[in-house]
Amino acid sequence: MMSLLYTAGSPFARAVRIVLSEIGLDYEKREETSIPTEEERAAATPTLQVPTLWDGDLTLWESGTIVEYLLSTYPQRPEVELPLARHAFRAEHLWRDKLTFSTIQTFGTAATTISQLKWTGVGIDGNAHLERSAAKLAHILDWLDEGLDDRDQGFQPGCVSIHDIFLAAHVRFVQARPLGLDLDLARYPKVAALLERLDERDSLKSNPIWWWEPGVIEYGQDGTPVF
Ligand SMILES: N[C@@H](CCC(=O)N[C@@H](CS)C(=O)NCC(=O)O)C(=O)O
Repeated sequence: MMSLLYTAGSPFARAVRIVLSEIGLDYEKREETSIPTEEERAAATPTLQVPTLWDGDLTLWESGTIVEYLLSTYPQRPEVELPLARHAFRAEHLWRDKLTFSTIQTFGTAATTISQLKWTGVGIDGNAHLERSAAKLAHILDWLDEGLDDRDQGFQPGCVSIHDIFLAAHVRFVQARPLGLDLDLARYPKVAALLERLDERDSLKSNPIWWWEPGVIEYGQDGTPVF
C-alpha cells in the first residue's frame, strides 16, 4: 500500500491528499503531529519538507512531482460529473499548463514562507521580503484570474485539474490562518467562483483545512478548533 508523510496544515500535502482521494487510492496516513527532528525528516527527504510519498520501491517528494506521478501511473477515475484530469498537463497546451502550475506553486511557497516566518516571530510589516511576498500573491491571483475563460470553468475545462486543486489548497490555507493577509478574492471573481465550487467537492471536504493559530491543539468533528 502507498504511504504518505504529511502534516494536517500543509497546503502542498493537502493537495496531494485531495488527488489521492480523487483517484480513489488507499494509502497509509503518516500524519506528523509533533515537530520531527532533522534526522527524522532527512530519513524521508533531503528537502526536510512534507509531503513525501512511498509507492513500492519508489520514494517521491515535491508535491507537483508526486501528483504528476499519481495521475500518470493510476489512470482510473471514479465516475463523477466532473472527473479529475487524465494528465497533469494537456499536450496541446503543454507550456501554458506548466507555467500556470509553476506559478500556482510559487503562490504556495510565498504563502507558506509568510506563515512560517510569522510563527517564528517575523511579521510582514517592515520586512521587505515578506512585503514583496504578499504583493506576489495579489499579482499571481490577478494573472490567474485573467487566464480563466469564465466563472464556470477551471484551468482545464471539462475536468478538475491539479491547477484547480493546488490553487484551492494554497488560497484556503492563507484564509485559515491569522497571517495579516486579506487576499480580497472579490477582486478575482473567476478564481473565487472556482474555489467555491471546489469547496463543495467530496475530496476537498474529506481533506479539510481548518483554522489554525498558536495554541490550537486539536479540532472538534466539525473543525472547531480546541485551544
Ligand atoms: N516545494 C515543496 C514545498 C513543500 C513545503 O513547503 N512543505 C512545508 C509545509 S507546508 C514544510 O515541510 N516546511 C518545513 C520546512 O520547510 O522545513 C513541495 O511542493 O512539496
